[in-house]
Amino acid sequence: MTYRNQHHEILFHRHERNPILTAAAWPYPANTVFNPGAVRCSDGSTILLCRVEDRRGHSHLTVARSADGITDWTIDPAPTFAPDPDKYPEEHWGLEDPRVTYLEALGKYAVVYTAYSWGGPGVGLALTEDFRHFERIGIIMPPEDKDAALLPRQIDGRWAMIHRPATPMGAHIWISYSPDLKHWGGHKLVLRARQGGWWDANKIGLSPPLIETECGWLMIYHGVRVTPAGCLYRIGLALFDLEHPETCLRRGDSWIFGPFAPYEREGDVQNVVFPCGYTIGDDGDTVLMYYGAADTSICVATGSIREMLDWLDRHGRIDV
Ligand code: BMA
Repeated sequence: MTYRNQHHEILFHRHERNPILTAAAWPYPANTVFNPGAVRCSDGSTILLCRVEDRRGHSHLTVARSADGITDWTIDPAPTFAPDPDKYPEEHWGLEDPRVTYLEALGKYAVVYTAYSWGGPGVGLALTEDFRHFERIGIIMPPEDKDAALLPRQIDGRWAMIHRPATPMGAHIWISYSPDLKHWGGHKLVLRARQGGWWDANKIGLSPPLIETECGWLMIYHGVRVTPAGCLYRIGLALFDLEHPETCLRRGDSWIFGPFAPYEREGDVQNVVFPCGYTIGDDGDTVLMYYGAADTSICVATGSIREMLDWLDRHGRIDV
């Protein structure tokens, strides 16, 4: 496409093999696969916890493993973490959009997902050590709330979670704290959706879990622009204080990544890029950002933490 001005910095580079996973690769019937959480294992291999939508329209989560994080995926032969609405009615219409954080203090991964209940989407939490067995903590934020992820360590002795409740005033990003991962409080609004013509007006949400850097917690978030032709899901950056993560230090004005490639523009839901996970390379800087494209396939783009921080330094401003 040559008609589009490209005089902006490119912070994320699409992999030439995109999409790296589609429903065609699935070992059992699936409509679409998208919005995966991601983990880098100690042996350097990658686990993606993929959202799989079946032909009822309900989603579950399935593990795909790869040595290089790009090719040769081994996909679990059946749903890995499936809704169980008889026991857990809050999972009535499925499990969606997992974000995974390793909690070193517990030696466990926290999987925070959208539980689609009869009352709307809420935030669910499960713990796992091996991505085979999952211990459900249950719903930790009632509907309507989603786009949630835990911070990897406690802040002042409390676990912290970023999430996105929706209210008649819009859908903004909040932080909440917990002594035990079960009881949550200390709720604070941390990032507001802008208004009017902004790319991130009225509705924003956390994308993958925060990235801990020496300058602060780096947030990759999505903004939703409503147009007569449908929504545009794009990605922007913000930075939060390391010890006071409710304090936003900088926020970029422009989006940094948006639907452009044909596989992001066409699909079940057109014009969507929706990252839920990343892995960080051995250099401690290279980010492989895994995202759902058009609610249809799984893609990856490469970026650099240093470049994102540098961009925020130059283009970000203190959020008001
Ligand atoms: C959001 C979430 C995502 C989805 C996106 C675009 O609200 O539900 O799962 O990818 O919409 O449809």
